[in-house]
Amino acid sequence: MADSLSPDAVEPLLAGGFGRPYVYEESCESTQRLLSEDAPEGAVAACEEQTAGRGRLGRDWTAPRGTAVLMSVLLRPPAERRVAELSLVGGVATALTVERATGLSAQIKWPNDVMLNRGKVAGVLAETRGKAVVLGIGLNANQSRGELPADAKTPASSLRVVDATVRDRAALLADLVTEVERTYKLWAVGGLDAIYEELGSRDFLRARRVIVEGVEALATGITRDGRLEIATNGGRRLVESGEVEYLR
Ligand code: BT5
Repeated sequence: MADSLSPDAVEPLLAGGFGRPYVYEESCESTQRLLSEDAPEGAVAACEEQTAGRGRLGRDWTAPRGTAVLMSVLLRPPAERRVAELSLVGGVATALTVERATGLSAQIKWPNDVMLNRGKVAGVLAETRGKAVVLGIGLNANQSRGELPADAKTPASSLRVVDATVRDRAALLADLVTEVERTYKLWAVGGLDAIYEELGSRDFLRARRVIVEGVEALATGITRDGRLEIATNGGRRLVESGEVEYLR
């Protein structure tokens, strides 16, 4: 039998307060749509397959049925926090989960990708719903190389492609939910500073040549308030959001 993200498989593994309620559908348009604004903080939605999985800026997120961890969690960030930082919070939680599962170092590519061996193994999407935020994470667990999008700008990868191991996705999801709860709660109290060591030490773009809005620059790193600092001929600049292409 293939593994499953059904409540029977996942709920016994949940170690903290997040994941209650746990909303599950085998197939859905997007887990981002399974959580309503009035759900309690920490409510989690997951499915085996999305028919309209979303990336940022209208892009799509695809994964064959039963191969990936596809989840969303409802958060109610304190008013004084910058919601844009949540994709980095999700990135840290996912990178730590990936590291525990594989024993390898993962990186966070600002603003929302998790990288392993130079391939994108996960993406994070933060969407506001009134005062709440739905934080979605897609983690490529068991896709074979041929099951990953071939035309992605940042080369796609999966844990299985990196170390030839097929994993139990329920265990991965439960670990991810626990880690999201831990990093989110630290951030809610102390901001990005509270998880900056875990973030800054995994900064994929730091010291790489990048292109931002058509201009080539050197990425000098993610700042303590979640922006990307770059050095151009014209001096230092902070990038707030958007796309960064890197030169390999
Ligand atoms: C992201 O967007 O990386 C955020 C992805 C968030 C997905 C999760 S899954 C659970 C929840 N429910 C949803 O509907 N979404 C969230 P972005 O940086 O815009 O990357 C999107 C681009 O990545 C696409 O244009 C593709 O080129 C590429 N892509 C699509 N599927 C991929 C995959 N499985 N692995 C790696 N890259 C992928």
